[in-house]
Amino acid sequence: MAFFPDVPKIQYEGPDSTNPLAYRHYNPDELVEGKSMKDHLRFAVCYWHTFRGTGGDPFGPGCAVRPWEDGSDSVDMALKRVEVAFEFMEKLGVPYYCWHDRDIAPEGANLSETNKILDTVAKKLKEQQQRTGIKLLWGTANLFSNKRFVHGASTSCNADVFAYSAAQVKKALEVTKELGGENYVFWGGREGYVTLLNTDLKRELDHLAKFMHMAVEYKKKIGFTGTFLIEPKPHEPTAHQYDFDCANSLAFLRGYGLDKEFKFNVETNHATLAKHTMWHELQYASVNGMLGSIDANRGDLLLGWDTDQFPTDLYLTAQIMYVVLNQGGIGSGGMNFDAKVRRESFEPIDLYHAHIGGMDAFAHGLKIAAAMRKDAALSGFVKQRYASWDTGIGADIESGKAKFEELEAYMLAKGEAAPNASGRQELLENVMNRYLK
Ligand code: XUL
Ligand code: CO
Repeated sequence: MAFFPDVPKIQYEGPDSTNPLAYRHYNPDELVEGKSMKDHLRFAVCYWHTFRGTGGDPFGPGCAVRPWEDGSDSVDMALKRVEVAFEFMEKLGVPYYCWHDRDIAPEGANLSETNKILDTVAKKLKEQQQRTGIKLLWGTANLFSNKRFVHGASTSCNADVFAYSAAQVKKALEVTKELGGENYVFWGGREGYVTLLNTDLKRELDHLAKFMHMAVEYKKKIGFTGTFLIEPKPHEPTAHQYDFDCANSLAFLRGYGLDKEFKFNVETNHATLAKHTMWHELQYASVNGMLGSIDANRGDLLLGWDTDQFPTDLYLTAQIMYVVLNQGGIGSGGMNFDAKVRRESFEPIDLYHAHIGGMDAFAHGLKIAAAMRKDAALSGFVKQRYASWDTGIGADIESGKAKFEELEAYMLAKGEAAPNASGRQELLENVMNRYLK
């Protein structure tokens, strides 16, 4: 059955195409730096926004037109939705998708029933994966929607909720493994707090770490070889999310001896909510060997919440791909469109326009980033800016040869530090703009 009868398989038609259902830049087999675009970008569609989003907001219910939905959260509907999802993704030509357990399958009357339902839907997902060749980039557990998680999951004040969360993650890990998932994501959900008047912060952080250690132990036990990813976010739903940003999350992981077991899934709108640029967050993760995957979206610079819009800004996508290319690729991660169409864009075709635009913006950004790297106009400047560290006193400091005494003697002899050179920010911005074509 065709759920998108008017949509053909989306093809690459080149930059001059005006066909709204064609790629202008994403040409999966085209080589960039000797690797195909498909392998550089590893695009994924997210199940939650794309197949479960209704467009609801705090001011009104969803108004998305989804002719295949029957308005229920039944198992039959979940099974039918699998067909919708795979037709959508096949026509788009994406190699991956991602889910939370509760996106793909509803809860039953108790945990045992819930797990059985998940197995039933997972069986169908597996069949569709085999039919289409579309793979699972990552799975995750929804530990935030059900009211049992009102005070958090592993950081709940209620030990039973910790136990329920453990059981749920255990099952989600098993299903992720069964479906060949290449990563598993931990986004904090309600792991955080609103007021210290009712919160034992130390105890909650200890519990969060204990939970992560248990997950690592179980991962090894069942032989799941995918990468564990933490997805930092500073606020929303709680005022103080425990995985605030990459630096804060790395400190947490190191403090509890978990840093070798995790990487980060960095999301643009989370970076900007933390008052960072995405470039900063990616670079921070990358230089620490922690950049594992990307949730590709963007926020609205005029709004202070997580709007999860599709990425269209070439300046942003070029910066993202610049970091990815500079670290030699995204590894087992990918570009997951954790993004939703606007409430006003309520027709099924809008889902295609959104993904095509996002994929083209990233493919275009990839080409721009490769051109920036080829000329080394930017990296060459940075290297030159730090040249004083390559020889002489700079090299002695970096190698540990020079201590305070040597540095004092050096400076007493020299009298003054050499005048600094201009940072040339405006020039470099002009250089970057030369590549944006
Ligand atoms: C929430 C968010 C999540 C994670 C997966 O802001 O980004 O959808 O990506 O739990
Ligand atoms: Co996300």
